[in-house]
Amino acid sequence: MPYTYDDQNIFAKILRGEIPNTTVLETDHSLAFRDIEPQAPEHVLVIPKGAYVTYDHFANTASDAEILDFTRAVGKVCDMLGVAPSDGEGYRMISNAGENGVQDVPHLHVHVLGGRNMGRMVA
Ligand code: D5M
Repeated sequence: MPYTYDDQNIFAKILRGEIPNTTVLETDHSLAFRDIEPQAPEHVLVIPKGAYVTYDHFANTASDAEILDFTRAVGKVCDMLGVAPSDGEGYRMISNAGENGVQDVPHLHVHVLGGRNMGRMVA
């Protein structure tokens, strides 16, 4: 079934500047901002600016430029937060997709969480 993108989702509104956000990084094709309900001392969401619902949707249909930009943006955010294991204490990166993934906002987002031990993943 093809993806249908709902342009009224909250991250689409953030991208259009209709609601505020705490921006950490903006690039040509990506935006990173602080999660409004942080689950860790550092909790940043990285999203592509394009209309993609999930990671697989993005990875299978986005341009090489978008994918490169997004991948680098996630890496840059890890550096900026100081959570990369090379100079910090590590992080968890997750992206929830669809019903079983319990995705609330239907615009691709990667959660970058750090600043505490995240515990063993249970599911
Ligand atoms: O999680 C969606 C995540 O998006 C959840 O951690 C809260 C966050 N959220 C929701 N609204 C906002 C706004 N306005 N700013 C910042 N963060 C927000 P998931 O279950 O992965 O879809």
